[in-house]
Amino acid sequence: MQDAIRYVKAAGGLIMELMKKPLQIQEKKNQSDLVTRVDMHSEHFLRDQICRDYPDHWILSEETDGGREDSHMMLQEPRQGYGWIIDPIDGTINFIHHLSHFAISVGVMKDGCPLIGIVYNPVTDELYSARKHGGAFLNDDPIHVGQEQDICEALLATGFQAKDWKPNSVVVEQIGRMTGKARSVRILGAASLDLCLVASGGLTGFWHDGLYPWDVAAGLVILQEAGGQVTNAAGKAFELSDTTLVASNSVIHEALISILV
Ligand code: 2AM
Ligand code: CA
Ligand code: CA
Ligand code: CA
Repeated sequence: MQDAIRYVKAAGGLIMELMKKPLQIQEKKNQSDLVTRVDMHSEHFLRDQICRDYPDHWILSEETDGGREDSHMMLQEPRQGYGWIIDPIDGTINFIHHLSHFAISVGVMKDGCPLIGIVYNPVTDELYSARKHGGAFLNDDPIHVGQEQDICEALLATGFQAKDWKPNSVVVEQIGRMTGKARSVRILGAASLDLCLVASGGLTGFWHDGLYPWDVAAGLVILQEAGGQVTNAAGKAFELSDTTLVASNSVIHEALISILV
């Protein structure tokens, strides 16, 4: 846990330095699917640290493994032993626009189950962390999900996949269905931080389609340790190979799913 925190904080320092120079933005699949030289540097830095200190652990990371068509299926056969799941910058579009809402997300897995989660926003110096059965923290303070009892009191978030960026997408319809039922819906642009915000009570719930393991591996542990619930659209415990994720403070979970599906 302490090593993971050290690597993530150092990567955050690197990002803050590299941000001062041109970002060298490149398109991946389309104009909303972007990567910068800073994403690449952050990823290489994290991979190098882990390879040096833990040479027998496996690593899955967005900019190295994300090109594969089957990348969201990669964890369908759980990998044994210890492994690291890395998003070197979650919220790249925010990062490119100097909108201070992005994070480094690092999850540690053991025999197919998430064990440790670290999500760090280097601009605000907010570090969310959790270890299975050890509670969840924002910097040194314990965090807990919000107390909202009814969907009408819920502040929710969701997000677009890059490939989903078109007017009649499913998520636009879902937001429409939430109108008048939930208090409001936000699109903040960094899934790892959305999960941490549900964990610390700033959001009551979050749903998203088409996420990848590196978007959520760390946030899952943090949210579960903070008393939240994370499932797929059928209400079954979320697996990293699932395409739809529904997260909440637990209390509103059923109501949230019933409006979404
Ligand atoms: P990213 O910034 O690391 O790409 C936005 O709703 C969330 O979805 C972010 O966490 C973003 O992660 C992720 N996301 C959006 N489009 C994506 C894509 N094409 N591939 C991978 N992740 C994506
Ligand atoms: Ca990306
Ligand atoms: Ca991401
Ligand atoms: Ca990313």
